[in-house]
Amino acid sequence: MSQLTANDLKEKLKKKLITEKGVEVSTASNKDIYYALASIVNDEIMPKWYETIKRYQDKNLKQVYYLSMEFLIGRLLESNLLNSGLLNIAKEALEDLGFCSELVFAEERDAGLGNGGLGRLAACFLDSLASLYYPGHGFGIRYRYGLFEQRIIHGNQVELPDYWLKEPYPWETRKEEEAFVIQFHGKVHMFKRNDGSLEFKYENTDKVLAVPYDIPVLGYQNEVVNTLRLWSAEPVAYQEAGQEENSEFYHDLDHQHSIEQISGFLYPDDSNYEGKELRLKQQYFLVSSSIQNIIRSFKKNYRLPISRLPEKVVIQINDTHPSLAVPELMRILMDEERLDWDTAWEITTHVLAYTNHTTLSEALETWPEEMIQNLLPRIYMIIDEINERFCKSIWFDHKELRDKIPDLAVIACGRVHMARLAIVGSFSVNGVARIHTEILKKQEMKDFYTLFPNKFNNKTNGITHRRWLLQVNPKLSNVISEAIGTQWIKRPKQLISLLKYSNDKALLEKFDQVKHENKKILANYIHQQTGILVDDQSIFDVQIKRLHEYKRQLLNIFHVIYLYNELKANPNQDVTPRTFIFGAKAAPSYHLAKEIIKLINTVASIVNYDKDINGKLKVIFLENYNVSLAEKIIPAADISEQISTASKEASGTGNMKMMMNGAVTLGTMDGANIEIYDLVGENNIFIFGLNADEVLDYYQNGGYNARDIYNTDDRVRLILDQLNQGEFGIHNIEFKDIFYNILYHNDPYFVLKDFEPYLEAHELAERAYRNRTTWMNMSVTNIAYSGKFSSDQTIREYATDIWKIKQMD
Ligand code: 26V
Repeated sequence: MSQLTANDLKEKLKKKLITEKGVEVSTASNKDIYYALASIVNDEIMPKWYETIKRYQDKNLKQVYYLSMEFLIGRLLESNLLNSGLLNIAKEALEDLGFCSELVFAEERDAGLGNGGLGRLAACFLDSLASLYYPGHGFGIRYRYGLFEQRIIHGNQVELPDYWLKEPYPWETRKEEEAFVIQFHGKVHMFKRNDGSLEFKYENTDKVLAVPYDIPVLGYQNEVVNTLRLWSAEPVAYQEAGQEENSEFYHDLDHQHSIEQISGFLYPDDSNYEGKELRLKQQYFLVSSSIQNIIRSFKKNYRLPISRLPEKVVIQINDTHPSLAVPELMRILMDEERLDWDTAWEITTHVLAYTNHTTLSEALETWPEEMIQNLLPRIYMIIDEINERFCKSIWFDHKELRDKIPDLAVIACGRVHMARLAIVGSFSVNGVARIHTEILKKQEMKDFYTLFPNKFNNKTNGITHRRWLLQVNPKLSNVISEAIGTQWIKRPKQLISLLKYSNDKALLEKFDQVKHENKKILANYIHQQTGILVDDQSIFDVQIKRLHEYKRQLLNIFHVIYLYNELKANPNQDVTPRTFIFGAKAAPSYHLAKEIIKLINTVASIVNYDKDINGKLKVIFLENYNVSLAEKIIPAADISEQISTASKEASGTGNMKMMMNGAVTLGTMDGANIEIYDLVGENNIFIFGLNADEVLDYYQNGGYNARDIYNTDDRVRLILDQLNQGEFGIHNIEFKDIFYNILYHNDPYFVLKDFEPYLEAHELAERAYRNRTTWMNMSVTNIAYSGKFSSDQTIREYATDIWKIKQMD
């Protein structure tokens, strides 16, 4: 940990400002201070980074590599200060110099290199790996454009490009000398060598250079610095491309542009697969550069025969996006390391492990056979052979599954099934919450489970409590530490000691005060962003996540409309004022999701300005939901809305973040909500609605009719008719699509079915909230149990059960 004092830091800052920016403190901008501070932190990091790499080498430790198309790391200055033990003195130093630390931190652009939960999970995992002394690194893509920036204009989502690299990014180091060449297209020629082995030569390939940019990943006050390596696509030097310097090819700007496009932007769809060739290129680009890198490091560091790769290397593939790792590793082992098929297969299937993050059928990746054949001819040959051998093994060794071969085959009906490829080529397949893993085993991947029962395992997600409690909620952290000491910071499960105090009125009051202060801060932010004043004594009811039908923001806004209708009918109703807060981005091509955003904003524009209801209800849609906005909202949440249609949300992680900050969950028995329920018990959570078995039963056997509810429930009919008749829209037809989706597509996500139970859950919550002691007791109980969801716990489980890696001592 750093020994610097606030005064040292001030002196360093002054020096940096002069030497790097040529300005004095008195004239420095927040941006100048941001860069100067980042540079000081980097000075601290660099020697530790070097030392960590050396120590891993000296100790010959097995390494884990996390391959992911997304790393949603957010901002790094504050978390790097925290992890290097400098945060408090930095805040002090900035204040002394007349700067507001928050404004300085806000100068950093979010690295929004992810869509949502999957990408943020990868970032939390890196934090835990480093903090627990594990040799673990991330490989990803350095997209020039991250997830789009969202603006709300007249209630509609408008997408702007996120050119986050416009200004220098102080945390990255370009390592040009460690680049690799990636080959696309071309022809493959097969030759027999003298010893009978096969040699593959490529002709006329398109070559792309993968240049790494390294970002340090700091452990929490432990001297460890791991690496997140992001690849950037560039044209190869003309000599390597086999071209003349002045050939047209090399000077063709279109060609250069098409190469740079490979790391050009992050695909903004989550859970909706679209078979775009550029996306496939991105996937192979990530996989090929990372695996080449892993093999080169293995050879250089361990000096062991390649057959011993599984002793020193394990690769986790984050969803199917990097599942070309299976044929790519086979290719390198056979074509470059000259191993035979069986030996290469043995190694591959002992190195790769696969995590599944969704059972939504529309998210399952399959690629047209010809697309892979054309773009990656050698990879296609290998996939074809994997498929042949796998199908044969079922035919001969699992006669009972012969009929199922079309559902199991890696290549079927002209498409390559990436999840099947990942399962067949990995030694471990895990789901991300207990119920999700059970659904994989019993339904989605049932036959694979029969074939490979030992591969399947569960690893419930987690979140880093360092960022999501210590960093974002310092006030709460202090109150916790005053009560139970600071050990929880290193051992988050010790938060459980808070239970001793869950009836201690004086302490509960302190927690209440902190929540209230956080709510005031958020209320200010809301005012500044939207011009709307919200009551900081009202219940802050929060739903923040990507917009998707299955996450049911629609159910939430229907409830708001219901409350509004009730208040209009009876303005003197004695209710606790409520503020409903939303944050959500919709995939740009997801029409219905965008309609729902429009609906929320339209309802907000009516409710927030209606004098009849006396400010008892406010609806806030905060635009551009991202990691930094989450950090502002989560500490202020009272109620955490986790209301997905049961069986659909694999885990959820926002549920864990809000629980850790003292919000009480109002949700369905889905994903990790179930595990939250198991811990806190029925009195400390509001559960409602259909469970997963009931939902799956309806899907399989029918029996649900949304129109029955429309016909019999006046409250529901009123809301739907208001939508249909244009009461919430300037144009009459505005929300007809939502209306039709519910009544003519039979409400595929059971919004109407769960409406009444949802109302009841809210009534219970409102009643509980009125009694401050009851509520704060619930809140503290939730915090106490939340240590279970620290990603440290999750990472320990991955490390011992799957990766078999050891902590550095
Ligand atoms: C899927 C696709 C489909 C192809 C186009 C691009 C793209 C990008 C991302 C995804 C990932 C969808 C899966 C996903 O994000 N799952 C979420 O993973 C979280 C972490 O495990 C989990 O908490 C959420 O419940 C789950 O929805």
